[in-house]
Amino acid sequence: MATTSFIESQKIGNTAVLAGLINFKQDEEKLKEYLDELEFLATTANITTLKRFTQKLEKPDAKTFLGKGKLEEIAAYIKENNVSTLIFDDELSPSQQKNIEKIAKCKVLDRTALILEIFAARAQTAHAKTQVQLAQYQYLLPRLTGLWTHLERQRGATGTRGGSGELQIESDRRIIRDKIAQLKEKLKEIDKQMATQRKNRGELIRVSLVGYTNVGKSTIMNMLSKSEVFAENKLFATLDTTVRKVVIQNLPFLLSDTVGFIRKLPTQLVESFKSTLDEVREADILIHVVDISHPNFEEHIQVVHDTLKEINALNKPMILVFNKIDAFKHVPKDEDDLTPKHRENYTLEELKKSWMSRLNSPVIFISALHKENIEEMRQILYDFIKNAHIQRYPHQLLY
Ligand SMILES: Nc1nc2c(ncn2[C@@H]2O[C@H](COP(=O)(O)OP(=O)(O)OP(=O)(O)O)[C@@H](O)[C@H]2O)c(=O)[nH]1
Ligand SMILES: [Mg+2]
Repeated sequence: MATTSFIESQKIGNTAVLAGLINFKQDEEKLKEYLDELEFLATTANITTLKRFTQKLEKPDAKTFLGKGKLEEIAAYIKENNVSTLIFDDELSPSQQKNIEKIAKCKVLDRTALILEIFAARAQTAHAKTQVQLAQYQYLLPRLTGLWTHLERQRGATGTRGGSGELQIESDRRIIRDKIAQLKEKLKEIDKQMATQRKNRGELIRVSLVGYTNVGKSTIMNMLSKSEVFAENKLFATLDTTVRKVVIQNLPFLLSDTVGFIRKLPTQLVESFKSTLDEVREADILIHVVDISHPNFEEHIQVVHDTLKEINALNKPMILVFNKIDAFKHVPKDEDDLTPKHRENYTLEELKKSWMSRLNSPVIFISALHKENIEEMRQILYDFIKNAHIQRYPHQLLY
């Protein structure tokens, strides 16, 4: 079996049902938000979601993740509606995936596989493609047995299993291990070239836009640098790092825009995107962009914080930019309503005050789309860069 067929066999059809668990870690409302995001991921992969199934379970079933009865209910729906894919919000173990496929009789994906699929479809440059391939093969390696059984069933083979099948898996594993080693070598080469490129850029302060996916990083990059980086209302529009020279009031600096983060970003991806994220790791200043119109923006801030920590990029001056204020909806609360206030019950002014007092760094509220408060953002950026410049290159005259 050629290695490409593994990747090809991962291709997904175009209708899906989603599944997730309700327990002490995530209540019904939280799960709804997570499944909203999963549906957005599916849409980004051109998959239409037909229905969601949820189950209350303290912890996932070791063998089948959901309970047997629930899975049979899902299987019946899948059969009746000719659904091609069943997508889980959580990561499934290789054996869970295999057991679920047996019952659901369709392709089963977990969140990780779906994200990998999107990255694979979106990768444009050789660099991004190599990184995604590495992550895909690493994801695939422990899952070969399950996949083989799946393919075998598709072929309609029955009596051919046995020694030859097991041998086949062993040789497939070897092929994949070799492929992983080759891709790592290739990435090392690319890393070296990129490090040299970075060194040759001269004495300029480096600023990186970071944030959850789809918050408006590329839109801000385009606005500040007057360039045309691909931006659209889909998750992971950007996979590579773009660096532009920008000048604010005679002060030149380098601005980079890179891949967005997401809840439970697969570890394989974080690892293999190490060199794409080097730009963030080596930046002097971070601009953390947040979509304040998103119901989950506070959790997004936490995810970005955790991911930055994971890649060793947290200890830097950071400017927090709350974007999309035009889309923020304030819902005033009745005076006699004594339930705790929700995010949407606060006005933008109140939210701004509360974040300013919580953090030690500047907080700016903007709309990149409607160009609101952009001058304020440029001024704060200018002050930060000037400070960093004086500290880093004290011998250089700025004016
Ligand atoms: N309403 C509103 N939409 C915005 C604003 N800024 C950006 N957008 C939209 O948000 C969507 C995502 O913007 P991008 O700039 O691609 O976001 P990103 O953070 O680069 O996303 P990824 O590269 O996918 O991680 C696009 O449809 C933008 O037009 C804003 O201030 N208000
Ligand atoms: Mg982008």
